[in-house]
Amino acid sequence: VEWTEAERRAIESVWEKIDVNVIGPQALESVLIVYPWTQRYFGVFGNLSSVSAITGNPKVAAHGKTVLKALGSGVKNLDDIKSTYAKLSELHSEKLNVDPDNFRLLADCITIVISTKLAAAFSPDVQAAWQKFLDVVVSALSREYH
Ligand code: HNI
Repeated sequence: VEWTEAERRAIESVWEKIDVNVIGPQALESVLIVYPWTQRYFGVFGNLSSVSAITGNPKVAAHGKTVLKALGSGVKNLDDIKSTYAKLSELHSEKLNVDPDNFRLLADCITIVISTKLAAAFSPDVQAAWQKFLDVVVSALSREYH
């Protein structure tokens, strides 16, 4: 994958503006609410039976932070995204058995939450670079599925 200087700056600018401890929980809550079949992977997280149960569940919040922190590794390794996510791809495929279609759903929820947070700063150019970044991450996460 090739990045222009403008794309690199746009992706970094998004990352600088967000707090992973806020955006992570909101994005994971969103995917669990809007696409309820994603709940099936989180049986060990306890009660996910309603919107308020999901938004009040501390395990969801903690895991949302973990996921967004992992996204930060991609931001810092734009030229090496495939190998950055190789181990995580293997884990989601072989141990967690997560259907890789769900990566796209979570990526879209991350974008929605970020666009709400950034408002006008999420310009069309910034959005395009950000979504390209997430596409590359989703593709890297899907690579170890055989
Ligand atoms: Ni995901 C665990 C990163 C999408 C279900 N996931 C992790 C961990 C990281 C992570 C990091 C912790 C790994 C470890 O313990 O070594 N997950 C990511 C990233 C994305 C993603 C970067 C996409 C952007 N995961 C998803 C999706 C689902 C998912 C879409 C299901 C719908 N992940 C899980 C589950 C676990 C998990 C389940 C184990 C959770 C636990 O604590 O038991």
